[in-house]
Amino acid sequence: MIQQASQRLALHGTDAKSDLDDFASDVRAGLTSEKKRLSCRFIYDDAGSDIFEAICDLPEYYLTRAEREILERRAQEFSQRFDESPTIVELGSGSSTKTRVLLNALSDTFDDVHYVPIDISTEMLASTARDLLDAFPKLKVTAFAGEYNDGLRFVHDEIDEPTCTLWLGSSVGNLSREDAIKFLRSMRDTMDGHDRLLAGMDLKKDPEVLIQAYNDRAGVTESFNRNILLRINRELGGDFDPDQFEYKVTYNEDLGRVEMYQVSRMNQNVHIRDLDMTVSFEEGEPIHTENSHKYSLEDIDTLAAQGGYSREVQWFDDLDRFSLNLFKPV
Ligand code: AVJ
Repeated sequence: MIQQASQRLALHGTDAKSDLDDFASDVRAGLTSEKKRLSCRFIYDDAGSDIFEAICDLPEYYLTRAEREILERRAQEFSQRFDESPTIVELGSGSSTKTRVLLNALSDTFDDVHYVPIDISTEMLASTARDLLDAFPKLKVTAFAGEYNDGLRFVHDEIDEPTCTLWLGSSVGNLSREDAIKFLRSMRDTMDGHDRLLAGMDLKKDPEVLIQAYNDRAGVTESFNRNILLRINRELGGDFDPDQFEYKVTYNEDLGRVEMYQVSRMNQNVHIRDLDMTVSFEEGEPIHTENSHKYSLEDIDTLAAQGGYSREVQWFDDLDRFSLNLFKPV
């Protein structure tokens, strides 16, 4: 018998208070440091998550389309690699649009499908879960609202079945190589031998193409990036005037990454009430707000090895812009 959608859903999460504390201490540390910086994970509140969905449809932002092409072509092959239905854990699930392709293939192959989306935006998590449950009658969803680490701990403690963790969209690219290795290792430590990691990783290419992907003509990425300043205003009582900052994108050849900045257009002071602090900016002074690392095939294998994985399969889109990698813990 098929159960009603509401009976197939469980929602868990960390409390919003600890998220706000994390945000506050990151802002304090980042804006008092010699080179000002903010962590891009804080761009994704409910508003930021909505803008990111719009980025995925931009003509310049090829990543989402390339990855979806791979998923569509390989979903069946993916499902057939498993003897029993793997519980699909997803880091930063967002609207789960691409994941539907896999859930569809798994539903064709297995009797039960269990999906564990982890995302910081509770709003998007809840509405996406409802849509998925309506679309997939065999699906069970255990959603977790919170940071990756808390979500993975929850999975480790509460989920007994074999898992395949999805880390799509080249989200790993937000992390420095060091942090990526650390995170991959900590995830590996929660995995059993039959668990898998399916990671989307964007490939190195012409820097012009990369810069345009992060500096679209319609200015959507710019407003996504600016959301972190607006969020400081909303949640910490800041008085950033976003018009007094200019969005800037460069490609750092040495580190193989796109770098994003908000550059002060003038000498100015910004006051952040809840942190009881005043930040002074000089004209032309940047806040480093985001990185997006790009990988060669060699980079991918090195990162995997350093993280404690071996590569089982690697798939590309037709134009070789993007890779999807199935890793197994070693
Ligand atoms: C979600 C980290 C994969 O780096 O391409 C897109 C975020 N930032 N445009 C990326 C992003 C600006 C995105 N990731």
